[in-house]
Amino acid sequence: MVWHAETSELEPGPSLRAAVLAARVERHWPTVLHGVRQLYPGHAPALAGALAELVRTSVLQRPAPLFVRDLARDADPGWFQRADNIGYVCYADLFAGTLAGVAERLDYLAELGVRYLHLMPLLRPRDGENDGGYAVAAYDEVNPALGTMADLQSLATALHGREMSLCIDLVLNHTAAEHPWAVKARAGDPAYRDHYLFFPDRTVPDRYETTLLEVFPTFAPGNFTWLPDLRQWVWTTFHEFQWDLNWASPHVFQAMFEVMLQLADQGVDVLRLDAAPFMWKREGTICQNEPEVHVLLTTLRALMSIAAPATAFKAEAIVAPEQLTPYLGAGEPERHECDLAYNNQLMVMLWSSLATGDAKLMANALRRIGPIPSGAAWVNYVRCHDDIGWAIMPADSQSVGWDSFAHRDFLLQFFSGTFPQSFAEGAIFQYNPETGDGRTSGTAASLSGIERALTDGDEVHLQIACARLELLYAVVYAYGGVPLLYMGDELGLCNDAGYLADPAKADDNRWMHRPRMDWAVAERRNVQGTLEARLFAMFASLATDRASTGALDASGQLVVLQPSDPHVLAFTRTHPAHGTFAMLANFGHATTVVGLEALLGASAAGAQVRRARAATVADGTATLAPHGYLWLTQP
Ligand code: OTU
Repeated sequence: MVWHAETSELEPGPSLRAAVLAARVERHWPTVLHGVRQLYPGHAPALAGALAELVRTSVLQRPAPLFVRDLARDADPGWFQRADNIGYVCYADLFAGTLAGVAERLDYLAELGVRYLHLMPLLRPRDGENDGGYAVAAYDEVNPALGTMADLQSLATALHGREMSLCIDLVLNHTAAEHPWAVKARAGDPAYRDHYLFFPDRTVPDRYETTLLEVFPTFAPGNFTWLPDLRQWVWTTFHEFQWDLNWASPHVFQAMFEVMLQLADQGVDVLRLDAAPFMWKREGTICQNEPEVHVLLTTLRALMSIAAPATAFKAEAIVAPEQLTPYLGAGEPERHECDLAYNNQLMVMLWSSLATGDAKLMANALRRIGPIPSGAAWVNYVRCHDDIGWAIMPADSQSVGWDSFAHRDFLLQFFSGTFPQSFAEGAIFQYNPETGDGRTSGTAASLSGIERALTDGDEVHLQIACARLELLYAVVYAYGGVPLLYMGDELGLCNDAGYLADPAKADDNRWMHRPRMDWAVAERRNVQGTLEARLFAMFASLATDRASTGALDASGQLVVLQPSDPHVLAFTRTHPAHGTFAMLANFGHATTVVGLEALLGASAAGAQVRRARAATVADGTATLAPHGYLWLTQP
């Protein structure tokens, strides 16, 4: 390695690269071989040979700064777990027009303490309706409306220069019907036919349909689409223009790994693996979370750990907790699978508790989530670009004596604003009259009452609504994992009905909570007394407080406590080097008093208030007003 001391640039030479390759192969290749043999028994030698060549060239040719980044992260695999790793999620176009525009807004993100930027789908989608970019027509091109691959690379470099990392979506489960693989398969090219799942008649699809669920029952009923030109059915879990890939084909595996390598070489730090649970199909099941999905992900992870270890995997698996933790490698034996995964349960429970004022259901549900490997972490969030699916597990609702269907229905009515006394302004997404199930759309501000208060010009209610939003985010910024701030929440952006004017979006009300950033509104963060200034300052201080609280490193241990008052959520985070942290959050509508020793044990005596809203500690007792919370630290 040559070191240019004056620029501090490092130039890894070929012998260093070869030595690093050898060390990583020794460590990870057995996992690759095991996976390939299990998944593709008839093709293992050929596929393993091709993959070996890919990782070898990749290590030898990886851009020097990224090769150095790989070494640094190999030495510090917990880089994404640090307390100061705070995420921000946005659409490049809605936030800043283009990728180059995003690069110009990094100061804004820095004000919010952001260290991790997730840009929503940005690879070239099909024309017209494209499910918010989740129907990809080219994995090797950036959406021309946003820029080019070169722009993506410069953005990654700019982010790295500010110690920020870049996360982008990789849609693994399906491509657009217009993707070249699909076009060739449709034209009968034998090399591509096995990339997708075709059926000559309804016999097999009908057998699968007896156990499959429907993700989009209103705008894309069923899981198969008839292709009149081919006289065949094709598997389409989501929209009819999103064709499921056939991961049972070794060619799909290899092609998608090549896509991963190419994105990693642009400087992408985290790949959000969209719809991961659906990657393997098996008759008689719901075709989600099949064991092969975990073998696929573990094998891809091992390959990336050789070729581009600086790149982390984030699982997008919105499934029940028992099915979810294996994506983070939990189980016997523990595996290195995905590094990060969405904590959907926490998100659902936060909204449920806000509506009911009860925290017991949330505590029971969170306590039931099994442990995850210490090297992995949740990403915690209040809102994302998708709807909220009311995943209330029967075991959890029974634990508090509630009926799970009735509670889900209550949440649906409450957040659509139809339930009497509701403060929320949301909408129902994908109501299925056959099952009675529905999901909820709406921005965090609209769902927590800010929109209603603004419409009514009700300052008192506005204060309460802001306190609700703060409570949810204060939990997310303190809970075990990496917190994500969804664009616009820092300014209280409300639902945006603009999507209705666009025929490619109008039937999908998830667009109501994907507003465009209004930079004139954002400017008001600097005008004292405005809603924007109040919220923005709150988010900035949450970030500062979190970043300086070492015990919030995601590798620490999380314990959800059982306070005597069921309206209070309480948990501790213990880190061997940074001490203990505790949070108490009052979801109830009355002031409550909690004895700290009974809750936290003898160590409560030395507890310091790190952050508080509408809460105080005196003589070993915490007093929390409605929506009040405390962050406590103990050395
Ligand atoms: C994801 O969501 C994306 O987040 C959505 O925006 C896309 O529409 C979809 O994939 C298709 O690409 O069902 O309702 O367990 O829940 O993949 C959203 C994972 C979804 C699924 C999830 C999916």
